[in-house]
Amino acid sequence: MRPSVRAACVLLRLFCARFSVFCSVTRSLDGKWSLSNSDGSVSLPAEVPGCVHSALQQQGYIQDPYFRFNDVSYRWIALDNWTYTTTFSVSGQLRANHKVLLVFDGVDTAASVWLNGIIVGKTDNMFRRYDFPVRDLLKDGDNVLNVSLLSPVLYASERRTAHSAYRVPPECPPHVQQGECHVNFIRKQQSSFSWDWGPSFPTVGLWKGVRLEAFDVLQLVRVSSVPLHSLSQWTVQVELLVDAVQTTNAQIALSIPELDSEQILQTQFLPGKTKNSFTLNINTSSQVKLWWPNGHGDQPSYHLTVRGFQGRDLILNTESKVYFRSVELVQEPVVGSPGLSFYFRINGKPVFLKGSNWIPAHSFQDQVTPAVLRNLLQSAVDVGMNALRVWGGGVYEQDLFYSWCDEMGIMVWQDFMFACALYPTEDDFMQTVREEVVQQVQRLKSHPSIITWSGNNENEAALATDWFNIPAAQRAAYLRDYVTLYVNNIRALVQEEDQSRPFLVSSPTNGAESEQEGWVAADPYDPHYGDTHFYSYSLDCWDWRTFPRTRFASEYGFQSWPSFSTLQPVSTLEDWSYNSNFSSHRQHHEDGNQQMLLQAALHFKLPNSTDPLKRFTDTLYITQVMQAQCVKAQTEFYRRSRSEIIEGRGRTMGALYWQLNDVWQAPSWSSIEFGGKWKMLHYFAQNFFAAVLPVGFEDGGTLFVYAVSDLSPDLELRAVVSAYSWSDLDPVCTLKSDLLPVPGGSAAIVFKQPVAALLAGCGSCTRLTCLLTFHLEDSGGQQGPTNHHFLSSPKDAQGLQRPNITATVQEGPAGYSISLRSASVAAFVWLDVGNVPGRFSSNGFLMLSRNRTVSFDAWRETSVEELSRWLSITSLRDVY
Ligand code: BMA
Repeated sequence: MRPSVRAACVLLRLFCARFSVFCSVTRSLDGKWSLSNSDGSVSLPAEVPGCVHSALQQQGYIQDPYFRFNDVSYRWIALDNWTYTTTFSVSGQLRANHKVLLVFDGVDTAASVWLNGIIVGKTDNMFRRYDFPVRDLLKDGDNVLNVSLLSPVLYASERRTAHSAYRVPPECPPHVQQGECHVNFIRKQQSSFSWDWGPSFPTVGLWKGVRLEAFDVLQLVRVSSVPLHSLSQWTVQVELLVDAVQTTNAQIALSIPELDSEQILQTQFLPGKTKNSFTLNINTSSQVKLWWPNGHGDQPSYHLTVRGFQGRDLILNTESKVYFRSVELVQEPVVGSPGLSFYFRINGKPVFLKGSNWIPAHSFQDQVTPAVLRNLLQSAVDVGMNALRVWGGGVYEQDLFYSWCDEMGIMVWQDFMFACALYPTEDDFMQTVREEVVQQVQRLKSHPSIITWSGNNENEAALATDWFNIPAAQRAAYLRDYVTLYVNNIRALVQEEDQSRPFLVSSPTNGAESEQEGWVAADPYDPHYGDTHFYSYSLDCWDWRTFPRTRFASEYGFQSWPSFSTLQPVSTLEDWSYNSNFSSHRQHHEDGNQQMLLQAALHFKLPNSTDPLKRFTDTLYITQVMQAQCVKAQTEFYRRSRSEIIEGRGRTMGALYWQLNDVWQAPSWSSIEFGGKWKMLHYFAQNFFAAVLPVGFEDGGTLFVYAVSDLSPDLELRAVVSAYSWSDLDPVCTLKSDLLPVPGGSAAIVFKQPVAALLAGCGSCTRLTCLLTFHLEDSGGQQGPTNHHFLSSPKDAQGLQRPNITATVQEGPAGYSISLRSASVAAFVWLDVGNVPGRFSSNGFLMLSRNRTVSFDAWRETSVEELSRWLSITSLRDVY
């Protein structure tokens, strides 16, 4: 900091303390409020930020809402109206300011706000910040603030009734979801009325902070900084959203000292809330250190300071983190393929997106703690993910989420919050959406992690493939509404606010081709264009031919059940069977429980223990095995398709499986259970997202091994393929290919041999008695993980015996480790320590050695005794 600026800061502090001129005063109103329902029969203290469900639970009025069938038992909560009340006093100093605003960072959802008996405003959108001028309503002594919230369910229904001209489907969720209707009429987390992985808990509350902000001259509402790159020159677009009491002339000093860049500009802040834009040229552009996605480099940041002076007085002083990175979405003709490419170029480098889809981490957002967020994001990067899609049926996540994505190198595909529905476009709806979009883009655009905006989830597909049986004569009207909302409004606003990243109207979409076709393509799932979502539960997931050879897979997945230790706290003995009412109740996807078993039965023997509890836990296990293996197969297919065009299709540049996390303890597509425990799928992701990966598969009886590399340097790799008998821990034979070139960022064939020939040269192996393992190596040794290929379904394998794995838990300087000893080959070896939170270094593995040591990273204090007591080991042969 320059001495003159330091002196000015000291002066400002002294000045503020004595005269309160040019200084804004903030008074938080967070903390304990009181809460009551419409007829006053329930009244209790309630924490703000928070929601009614959380308050009722914290005060002991209700049990854990996630326990058993409580989502249905507690339906009444969201059918009632609720009022939050607080009483506060304010200093004379605060009231003496010219402007005093009552600020709500988030109100969920339809509310009227009363101060000292006078209404100060209304809210209708949980995704907006609201502020109301209240200076003249404040008084000496006690001030009473009430926020009266309408039942979101009744409010949504009223909005539906008011919209009588034509229907805006889907009206209600499928019966199996036990949800509420018409959520598309209100600006609220769409999945809070139920989803195919989540319960119906339509929340009510003040879900973000509340405060008073008082100032005399002006106040900075928000600062944003967006770097732009053009002709090798960086500039930083700095925007100040300022609320000024009167016209104020100021001198603005922008500076990034580390880059020797400073600029002084004259400006005038006009009365009211205005956006003021400035450009800082980076003189030393060639020295700028770039932000890279995880696996491609570091995430360095710079400090931008912004100061405003009126004469010699410092009237504004703020800072912002700046990360430099450029992003392009490349949609251009592809040689040998009809259609257009679809991939992201970060800092000029094509990057394959590896990751998953993010849903809300809890039904009650006030219970999403920093620890919960951190654990999930850390779990994502630790398995090699570089991207997450914040899905459009949830919430725009909290600031911390994006700051951590910035720091961890997680690219974010950010949807706007519209999903799986049509939406109204009448004036008041559009107006609140417009404000939501502007606020969210301004809040989020400084984050380098966000690499694209996307208007909605699956609404282009919903229209194109007619999910809602729209009569042909009315189709044009619905298309018009679609274009009005996502193109003429959301897209236009985003492009005005942010020129630094692409905007996609929907996901999935054909991108530029959808635009050509009037924004709703005939087939938004066309693999020649844009991104695709693909689900099939009945086709054999081990057969890669069933997967679309898409440009970009932004959703695909399979369900599984969470582990017993996750279910146990929300269930009782009578629930612990696959056919219990509880098991059906938690399954929100039609036929989901049946689909999992049918898919599993294609390749595995289903659990058949006569002990009901063992049979239940074994079934949970087998669904996880199935899911892990299915998503592995599909992800490996997408990764190996990055360089190829086959029959006009390919060049896949993204694999984001559905879904990363869970909102409650139930079967879903997630790889991480509610509470943070990794499913087998998440452990598998450690391998299938590895930077260098061998992928093996058969085509017409020939075994191919591809080397997939996300690394920049060109490599020379060979495949080492070994055959093992199911009945023996020593390899039967091993084959090596020649070293072959694998260019940086590519997938190349490094091994090819007919399986029959391979087996003929390998002792007494047959498809039923042997399996294959393979890895890559260069002249220095193994590169990437060891992978395997089953030559037949494990249910048909001959020679697989019960491995009788024994284990010893030890504690050493590096933490806990578990030494395993197996008598024979064991598949899908699963270690579980019940409800001791933590994670293993690997899990769900194929054990082809007598001994193996796995470490356990405990997330709370534990002991060798506790771990030994809870440790259970299950492998494929143990469940039948
Ligand atoms: C996609 C998602 C979600 C859904 C998932 C699984 O369509 O966008 O709406 O949860 O499939 O069905």
